[in-house]
Amino acid sequence: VSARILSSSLVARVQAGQLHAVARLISRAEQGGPEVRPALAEIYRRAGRAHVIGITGVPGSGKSTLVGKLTGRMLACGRRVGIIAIDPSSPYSGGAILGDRIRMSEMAHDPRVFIRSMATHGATGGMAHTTLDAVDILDVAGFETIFVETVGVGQDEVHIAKAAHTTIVVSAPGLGDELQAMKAGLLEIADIHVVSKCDRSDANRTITDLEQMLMLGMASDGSNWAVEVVGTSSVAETGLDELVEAIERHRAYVARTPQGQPRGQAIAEFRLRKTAENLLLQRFADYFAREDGSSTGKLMRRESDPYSMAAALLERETLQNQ
Ligand SMILES: Nc1nc2c(ncn2[C@@H]2O[C@H](COP(=O)(O)OP(=O)(O)OP(=O)(O)O)[C@@H](O)[C@H]2O)c(=O)[nH]1
Ligand SMILES: [Mg+2]
Repeated sequence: VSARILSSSLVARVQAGQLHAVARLISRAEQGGPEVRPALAEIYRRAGRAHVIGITGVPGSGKSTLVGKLTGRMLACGRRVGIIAIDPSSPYSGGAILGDRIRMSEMAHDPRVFIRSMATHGATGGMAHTTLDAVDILDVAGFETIFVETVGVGQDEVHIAKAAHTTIVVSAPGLGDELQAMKAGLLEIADIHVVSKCDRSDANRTITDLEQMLMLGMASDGSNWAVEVVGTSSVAETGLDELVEAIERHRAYVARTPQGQPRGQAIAEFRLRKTAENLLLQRFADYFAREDGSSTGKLMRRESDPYSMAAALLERETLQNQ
C-alpha cells in the first residue's frame, strides 16, 4: 500500500512538472519490478499530448548535433523539449553519450529541456518498453516535443524509432559509398529522410542516391504521405527550418488525416506487445530464480524434453499470475 501511495504522489509531482520527480520515476521504470507498475499505468493514461519524434541513423551521422539544433528551434516556438538518447554501449559507438552531453551542453541547464540517456546494455528485452515509459513520463510532465535518438543498429532500436509519431532517418555523406540507411534496413521506416552535413561537397551525391533508392523502393504502405528528403547542415545552419516545417507537416498529417490513424494503432500494438513480453520475461526470471534443479535434472536424464517442459512452464507461469 505504501508503495502505491508513494507512486501516486510521484505521478502528481511529475504532472506538476517537477524535474527531479521526472528523473526519479524514469529511474524506477528502468529498475523495473512490480512496484512501479501502478505509477506507470497512471502515467500512460494521462499521456498522449506530446509529439514524439524518433531520430535514427548509423553511428556518427550527426543525429545528436541535429537534435540540438532542432531543440533550439522548438524552444524558440515556445515548446518544452524532452530528449531521450539511447546509449548504444556497443562496439559501434561506445562512449558517444558523453559526447552527446557535451554537444548539447548549452541546453543542459535550461529548465525547458530535459535530457536523459538510457543504457541498452544489460537490458533483457525491456529497453523498448522502458524507453516508451520514459517518453510518457516526459509527456505528462508537460514536454510538448520529445526526441528519441537511437543508433539505427539492432532491431529493438529500429523499432523504437518507428514507435514515434514522426520518424527521421539521418544519412551522412562520406560514410562509405553505399547508402548506409539501406544497409541498416532503415530506408523504409522514414517519414522524413535527412541528409546531414550538407556543408560537405559530397552531400549532393548522397541526396541523389537516396532519392533514387526511394523511387525504386516505392512500396506503397497505403499512406498518402510522400516521404520527404531534406538536406541539412548543422555547421552552416542550412535546411534546419525546412526540416522543422517538414516535421510540422507530418505531425499534422498523423494527427488530422484518417491515413495517419493506423500509425497510432501500430504504436499502441507495439506498446502492448513489448509490455507483455517484458512481463513474461520477468516471470520466467522469477521462475528460474526459484528453480531447484529438478526440471533441468529431468532434462539432463532425458526423462523429458525441452519442448513439452517449456510449453507446460509457459502455461503455468501465465495462468498463475493472472
Ligand atoms: N561537417 C559537418 N559535420 C557535422 C555536422 N553535424 C555533425 N557533424 C559532426 O559529425 C560527428 C558526429 O556527430 P554526432 O551528432 O555525434 O552524430 P551521432 O549520429 O549522434 O553519433 P552517434 O550518437 O555516435 O551515433 C561529429 O564530429 C560532429 O561534429 C554537419 O552538419 N556538418
Ligand atoms: Mg548521438
